[in-house]
Amino acid sequence: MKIADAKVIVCSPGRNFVTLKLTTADGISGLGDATLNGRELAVASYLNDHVLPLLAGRDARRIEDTWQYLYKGAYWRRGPVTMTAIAAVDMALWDIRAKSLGVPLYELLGGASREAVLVYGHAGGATIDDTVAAVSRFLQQGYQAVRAQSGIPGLDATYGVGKAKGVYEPATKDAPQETAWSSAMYLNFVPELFARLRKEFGPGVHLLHDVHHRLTPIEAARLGQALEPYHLFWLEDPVPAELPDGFRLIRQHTTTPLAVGEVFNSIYDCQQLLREQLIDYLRATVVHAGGISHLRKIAHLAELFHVRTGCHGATDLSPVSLAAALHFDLSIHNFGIQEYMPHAAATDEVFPHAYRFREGMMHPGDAPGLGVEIDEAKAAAFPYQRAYLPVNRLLDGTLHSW
Ligand code: EZ4
Ligand code: CO
Repeated sequence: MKIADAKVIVCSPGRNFVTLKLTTADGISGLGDATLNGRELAVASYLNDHVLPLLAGRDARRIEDTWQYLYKGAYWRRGPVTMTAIAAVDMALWDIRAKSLGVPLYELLGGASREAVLVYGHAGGATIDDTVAAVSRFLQQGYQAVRAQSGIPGLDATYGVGKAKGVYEPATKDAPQETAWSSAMYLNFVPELFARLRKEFGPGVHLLHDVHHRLTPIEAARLGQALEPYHLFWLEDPVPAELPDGFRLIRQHTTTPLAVGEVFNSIYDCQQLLREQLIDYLRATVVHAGGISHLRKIAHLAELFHVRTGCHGATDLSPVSLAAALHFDLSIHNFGIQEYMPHAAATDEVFPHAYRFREGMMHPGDAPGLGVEIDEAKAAAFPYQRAYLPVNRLLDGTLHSW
């Protein structure tokens, strides 16, 4: 089972994706997602220029050894570019191994721990009324958990609220969009949104909210406390998470559950938050946190500390990542919830897949491996387009976290 061919496919069917395809000498191919939103070509270069030359002739079955070889062997450790590249190789090797045995990947990861995986959708509206309508559309589609974001009176554009109906894609072509922010306006407004949502939809629906790294710890503590009567499933990324100690302060003040970690890339980003039980859900993903091999270690560590998973799953994570996440979610014991934003129709055409959605739950399907393929001819029809995530400024022009 030697690796005979490796290539990086960059395409843009609705948005940019970087995909690694490895093929063994006996003709089994596997896919890995290597998409790092807004910095795609850096990972493509890391793979093409530095990783692929090392893979030819390696035994595709030696997944852990290859992971360690790419991680320790580079000398320079961690970071989103490196870890995304390693993740892509890792995913592709798990895909190959499961295909070679003729089983869906979750069977190699210990088998199914549940029948299907609870997912949450993204509802966003310009006003509270629009957000109520958006949540209600998700409930009609069978979702049991919905993230709610709303436009804030007095601010032009807000995270999580699309300009038109359809898929929300924050990255913009050629240059970053500039958005404006006021934590004071936001903090005064959000409790009103959730008071209304609970009144409309009752206690049965899981409601989530993403702060997107914009508050200070004491502001986040105030928000968590104000939202306690509305029983959120979680409050996501309340503060930038480079400083785990900040969560101690939030934790002292509120019982609102906290979720963090979509930008984390290794177990070292997570360990203090886990050890001190400062969070409830960990959002690290297969693609940005070193692949299935590394994410399993993170999840096992989290299990010790009563922390469950809630993997990032926005549309900038390709169908290959979504499939890998679903196999992971189905198999681990301390699964919490999976984020799910359906991809654009063009994306689904380029990446035919076996996973399915039904009544708010997803299943990776029972095709051998990850259960995702790439149609390379179709991918070639969608060339890469440079795109950037927005930047965010306070009303006086100070640069703030987006
Ligand atoms: O902004 O995936 O919870 N989901 C998120 C996403 C992120 C994008 C960044 O690439 O915060 O919408
Ligand atoms: Co988020």
